[in-house]
Amino acid sequence: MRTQVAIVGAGPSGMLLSHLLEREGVESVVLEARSEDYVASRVRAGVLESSSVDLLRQVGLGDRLDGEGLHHSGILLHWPGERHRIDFVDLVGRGVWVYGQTEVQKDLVAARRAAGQRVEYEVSETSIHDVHTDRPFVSFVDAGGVPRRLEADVVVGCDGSHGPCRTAITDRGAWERTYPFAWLGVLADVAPSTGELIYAWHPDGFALHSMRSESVSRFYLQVEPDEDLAAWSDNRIWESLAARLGDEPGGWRLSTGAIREKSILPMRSHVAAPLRQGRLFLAGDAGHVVPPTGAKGLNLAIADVALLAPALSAMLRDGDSSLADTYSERALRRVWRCTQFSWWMTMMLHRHGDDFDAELQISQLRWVTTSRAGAQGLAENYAGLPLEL
Ligand code: FAS
Ligand code: PHB
Repeated sequence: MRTQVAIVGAGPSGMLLSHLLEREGVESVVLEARSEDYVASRVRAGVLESSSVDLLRQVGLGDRLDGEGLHHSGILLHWPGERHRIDFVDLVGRGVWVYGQTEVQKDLVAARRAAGQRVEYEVSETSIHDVHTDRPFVSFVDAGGVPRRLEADVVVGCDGSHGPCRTAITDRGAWERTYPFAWLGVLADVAPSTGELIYAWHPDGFALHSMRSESVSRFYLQVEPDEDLAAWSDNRIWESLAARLGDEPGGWRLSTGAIREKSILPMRSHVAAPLRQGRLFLAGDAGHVVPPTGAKGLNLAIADVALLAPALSAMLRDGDSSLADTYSERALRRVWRCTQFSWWMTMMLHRHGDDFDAELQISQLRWVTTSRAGAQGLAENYAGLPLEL
């Protein structure tokens, strides 16, 4: 097999990259370890920044988003006895969209299928070769058990945080922060009890009330990093969410319903640099992972490929490698900005340390919700920065 760009990974970064490359007249083949249904069914991100929505609309992927996405002009920050709104539109002139990653993936798969994009699902033994030459290739075993070789001009690792491409970059640095807590994620068939996301600080731990539609809610609870999911009955989940989100007689009430899915999400920050070595490039979670508190993971993946697609087309179509040569530096500028913001939101809202830490957090929450300057800082980062900083 031969193509111009071999893309490892058919998640949002890999599928969006193939879409953007084709618009620039560059051909690609996508290799994916899991089945199409498995990739499409993974419950992950829920919030799209303005710049992500603008891009998806510009490249013909905004129809369902415009029809089914929920525009939010702000979020709520809550701690015992207090609930304050951060009005993004008032503060920075733009909001965000609640539109699940599963929906983005569906739109990408439909668009790529309509374009006749070649995606090899359920491959195994993927390995990257000769990235220091101008004829790199990927060896793999296809779904039928046949060993294959995909030759390309360029290989892009869109293979997430556990794929083989990151480690194929031999001369690399890595920054890692593992947090002393995890998230218990819950998907429930119940109408959201709030019109906007509620981020809650509580002595028992952080909680987040998000949603997927008018009839499906998405929740997260801070738990121990080695939490046993079996210790969380539905009742215990609802009781903890109610306590942490401020459900009280005569006040705000949390509606409960059937829990469809629950899982434990580890919390860590990871940045790999550089995001390029020879003819191998990294995009999305293959290059960086952020704690989901700042709703940045999916948006960073979109921003990476928005920078990478024109760089690769200039290199492969026009013989101009200037954008490809600066891709890593330009992408990492935004990666570190989002990494810092995700760390900042995480450390402000999760219980960690001692009572001194708790007082610092409450003071920080008071400042962010009463000072316009403080609120603008949060709003600017959460609602999203330009695709290129
Ligand atoms: P992905 O991980 O989505 O896709 C990588 C693909 O590469 C996968 O399909 C994988 O099967 C494939 N792959 C891996 N190894 C391979 C190999 N050897 N050969 C071929 N294919 C291979 N972000 C948020 O903003 N909010 C959230 O709530 C949130 N929740 C998350 C929950 C979980 C459990 C995880 C893991 C992430 C979550 N994220 C969240 C972050 C998430 O949205 C990522 O940022 C996003 O999926 C990144 O997209 P990709 O870079 O395409 O990586
Ligand atoms: C989600 O809806 O899955 C979601 C929303 C905001 C976050 C993280 C996850 O910060």
